[in-house]
Amino acid sequence: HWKKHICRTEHAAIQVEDDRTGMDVETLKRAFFDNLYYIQAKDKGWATAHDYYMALAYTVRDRLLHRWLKTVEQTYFKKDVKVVCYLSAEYLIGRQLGKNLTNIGLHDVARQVVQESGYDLYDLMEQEDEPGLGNGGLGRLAACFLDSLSTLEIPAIGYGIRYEYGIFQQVIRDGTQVEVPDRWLRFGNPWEIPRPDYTMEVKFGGHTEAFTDEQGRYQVRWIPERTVLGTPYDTPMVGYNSNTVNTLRLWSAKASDEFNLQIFNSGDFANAVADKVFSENITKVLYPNDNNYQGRELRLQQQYFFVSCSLQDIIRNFLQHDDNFDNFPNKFALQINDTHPTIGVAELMRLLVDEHQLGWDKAWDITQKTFGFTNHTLLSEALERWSLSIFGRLLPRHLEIIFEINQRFLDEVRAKYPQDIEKVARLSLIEEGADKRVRMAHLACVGSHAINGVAALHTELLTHDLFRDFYELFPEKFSNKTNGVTPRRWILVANSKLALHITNKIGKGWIKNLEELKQLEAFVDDQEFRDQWRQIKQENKQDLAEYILQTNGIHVDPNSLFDIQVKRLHEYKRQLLNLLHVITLYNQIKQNPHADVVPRTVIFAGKAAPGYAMAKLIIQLINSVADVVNNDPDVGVRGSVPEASRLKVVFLANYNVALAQRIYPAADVSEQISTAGKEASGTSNMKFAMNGALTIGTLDGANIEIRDRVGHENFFLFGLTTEQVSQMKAQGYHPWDYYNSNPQLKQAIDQIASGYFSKGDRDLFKPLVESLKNRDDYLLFADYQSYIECQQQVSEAYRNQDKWLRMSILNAARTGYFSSDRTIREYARDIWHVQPVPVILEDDQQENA
Ligand code: B1H
Repeated sequence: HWKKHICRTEHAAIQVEDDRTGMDVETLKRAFFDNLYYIQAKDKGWATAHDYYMALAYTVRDRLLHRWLKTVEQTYFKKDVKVVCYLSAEYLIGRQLGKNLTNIGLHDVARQVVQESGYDLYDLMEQEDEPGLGNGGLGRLAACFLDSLSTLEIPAIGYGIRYEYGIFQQVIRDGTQVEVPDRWLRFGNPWEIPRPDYTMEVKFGGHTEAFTDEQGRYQVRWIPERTVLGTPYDTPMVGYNSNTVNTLRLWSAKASDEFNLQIFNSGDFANAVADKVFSENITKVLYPNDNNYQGRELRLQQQYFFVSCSLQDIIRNFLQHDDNFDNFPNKFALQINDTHPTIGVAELMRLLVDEHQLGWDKAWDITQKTFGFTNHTLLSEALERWSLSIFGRLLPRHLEIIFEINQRFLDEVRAKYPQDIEKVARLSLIEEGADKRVRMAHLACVGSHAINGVAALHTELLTHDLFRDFYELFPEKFSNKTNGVTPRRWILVANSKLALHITNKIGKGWIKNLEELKQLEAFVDDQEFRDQWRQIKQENKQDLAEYILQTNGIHVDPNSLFDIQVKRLHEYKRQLLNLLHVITLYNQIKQNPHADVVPRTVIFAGKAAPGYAMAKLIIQLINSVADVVNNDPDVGVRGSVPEASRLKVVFLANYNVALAQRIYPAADVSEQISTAGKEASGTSNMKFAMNGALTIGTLDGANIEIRDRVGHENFFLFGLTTEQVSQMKAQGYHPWDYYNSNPQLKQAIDQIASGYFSKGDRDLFKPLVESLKNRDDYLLFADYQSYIECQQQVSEAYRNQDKWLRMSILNAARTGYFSSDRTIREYARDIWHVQPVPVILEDDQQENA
């Protein structure tokens, strides 16, 4: 499809393939060097790798534009087409060049095109600064969803924030995390297109006034303290082998034009500049907290800013071909990605009631029909509850609207449960107490027609625990939508060797229909297929070993078992439990220097929130243990090469999408060991399994569904269930008892406490040890023995390489369900009620005519 495309104007076909659309090697080469000259203003002689990257990026972008414009014209601007608007404070879209080349089928051609620059394609792809506009799973999920929406030809716009600084770059200095600002826009971003003509105004602060309009209606006017401008920057999101190119529209804050007037007209220059700073601060930096709520005013400003811009944008688009707001819910489905965009419920009400003069009931009906809400966490420290003082100061009109919503809602509740005052308090949008707060999750539940969790267990816990009262009120709103990931980035781009191997066996169908991986089961005993599968894993491990040597200076053995845990640092994710196993293994080797243990390389990566002291201390402990273990001659195999060790520990700095793409293909074992009930879904669990890693995991999040699908015999299960965890907590949990009765556990903890890993410093890790011994909120001690025994089974299984290989193949073959295409089909069918709209290009139309 892409190959034959020829650009035609309305009047005459251009006979020669245009330099901006042609897909053949010669045309691409010409465009590539043209862009180098006319955009980068560089000659071949002195162009850098980065210049060539930019030239190639523009060459690729040109080839998306025709389809992008056709998508906009045939979907967003059509009256009868329903569009998904995904509202998310985070998008972790990763590098664009490789993905775009793959999705439009230009990857192999580009390799030839680039040759003449003296660099290879890989070098140029490595030049791209990745947009780190998210923290972890939540932001990456949004990116996978955009890929699936375009691939499935569903009209969609992703709305978010163009943070000038994304998630910080993590540097490890003396074993500790140091945060460096992420200046991702420093050299320019070739993928985005600014659209200053669609700039929106957003109001903040001030007060409200009631008045009666000419028709005698009661109205409210918001007199803001200041206004800020939001300019959209659009990035094309092309699907795999489809003409649909959806838009990611990210808003950037600018000072309003009045700023300039103020400077010239008033003498108060300093205050005028302060106002500009206020405005432009809003989209300056991403809050680097995963699963944690901080309650900072700037964060609320960010949320309101991007949601208000987006809703105004959507309404502007709607009004271009319709003036009856009754049709609004048939034209747009708005999805709230966690509570961060929830202010949208109040904002849509404000826009409809105050700005477009709809009656309250009509506006409320439209609002509920339009919004869907996805919850991503049960952790109480992550739930957003804005104090009324901050909220009322920044958004006085919205607070009034929320009070009104609450009053009407609670009237209904009281009518239904006249006796139950407690229930009313539990359901209220306002948390009572000394410091009253707005419960954003409650606003989202009341303001949406659909509420979903992100894995079966998670949804179960939502309906029976966190949102129990809401579930009792309106069970029909609730459903589960188990997360998925895009096989385009996570297999095709990240693991091209495995992708080719699969395609050679079962054809290309799996790329768009991942359930076809099932066909691989037929080859699980096919010697040639198996040998290649093993060979590819081996090569991927070699590649990662080389990277580890380059970045960390550590020799690791590609024949050892690669045991990997990569995710944000959080106590509930239990990186420490993994480390306790490492220490236990180390002690076993020390006690029995000739022990025949299965050699392991234990790899960690992940960022800690800068303010999360315990998480940072865990990073430091991992690096401290690594230092001791990696340099202990007893652990090595005497008289052998440095990499032939029985145990190596590696912490890779700056985990991001690019690093993830190197890591998953090289994994033998995937660590998914959160305390049961704490990880809503997890998505790295899916990416690992797709790439043939076996999981060691608890019955948490999507692990449960992965295990059910890959087969219980192909999954290493350990630990307490969610129910057992709650029982244990209810009974009163005593970590001391485990410590005292388990000599291996006691030894490991005592070593940490005694300074064994900190050059005798007994204070360094004290907070960590004390927390475990006295509280152990995440039940590491309770699960320790079960985990150690399970890891022994992992090692034993790895000794039998034939059996392991079989399990690896079966894991990958049975991950079809975890494609984000499946997830998106479910959202489209059950929540959004949207249909695919194939985008037609003129050349297709002419052929069809
Ligand atoms: C997830 C978050 C999150 N859940 C607050 N919640 C944030 C909450 O900046 N904040 O304030 C940022 C992120 N992230 C993750 O979502 C879950 O922990 C994962 O289990 C899940 O797989 C992922 C996608 O659903």
